[in-house]
Amino acid sequence: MENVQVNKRVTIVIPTFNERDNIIRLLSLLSKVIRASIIIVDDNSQDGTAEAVRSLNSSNIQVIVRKKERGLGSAIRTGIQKAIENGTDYVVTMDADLSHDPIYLPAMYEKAREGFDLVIGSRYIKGGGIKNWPIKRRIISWGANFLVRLLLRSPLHDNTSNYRIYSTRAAKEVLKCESADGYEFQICAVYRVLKANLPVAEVPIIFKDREIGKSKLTTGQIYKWFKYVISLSRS
Ligand SMILES: Nc1nc2c(ncn2[C@@H]2O[C@H](COP(=O)(O)OP(=O)(O)OP(=O)(O)O)[C@@H](O)[C@H]2O)c(=O)[nH]1
Ligand SMILES: [Mg+2]
Repeated sequence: MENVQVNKRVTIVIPTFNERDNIIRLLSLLSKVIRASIIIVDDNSQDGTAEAVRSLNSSNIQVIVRKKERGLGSAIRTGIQKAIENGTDYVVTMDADLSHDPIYLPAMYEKAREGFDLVIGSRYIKGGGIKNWPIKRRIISWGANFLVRLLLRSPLHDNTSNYRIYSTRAAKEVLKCESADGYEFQICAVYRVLKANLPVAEVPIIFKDREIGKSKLTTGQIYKWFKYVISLSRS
């Protein structure tokens, strides 16, 4: 595929926790699709994730290792903060586990350039979908989106996807999600962007289940997520 020519500064933030094999493959795929700066926020993975990325010696890849903190949301905030400090125009967030295929980035970037401050790679609009997810995960994800649409009145169909592009002003809004340290960060970010009346859009993606490595989504996190959405709907 053609390397999309971006005339704006794009930074891709990827949170990692024990994703050594996945991240190396993802970085190789990304380099074929888009020219961007990349920030990996690794929570001191014991499988050598950070070392493997550093050994690539790529000038456009920055690795931040957090020794004391843990959490998907706080890792993304750390990456977004750094991207803004570096003077980026757009921030992409995506998972390291190859569930988010880089081939969708050009279409998502085009949407962002049209003026949408938050563009979501969406499984739940026409053309989108999920490959190889067990029924239990499908039900959790569907239920989560049903709740967010109902309780927070979100017009988005996929509120839980971490495959996103934020404009700088949307990125600054989501940094206000200071206490959303886990998976609830995605919901807080949607809530903040909608509250700021920034335009949002969805682009269809086919999400693939991870083939390598373990899921970090625990039952405790699902429970914390649920409590968070209820409290947000009452605020
Ligand atoms: N830095 C950091 N990254 C995390 C943490 N938890 C998850 N991640 C990363 O966030 C992304 C999403 O996590 P996953 O475990 O894939 O969550 P999921 O996609 O809901 O679950 P799967 O079904 O396993 O794919 C991956 O890139 C993880 O490595 C964390 O505590 N810290
Ligand atoms: Mg995953």
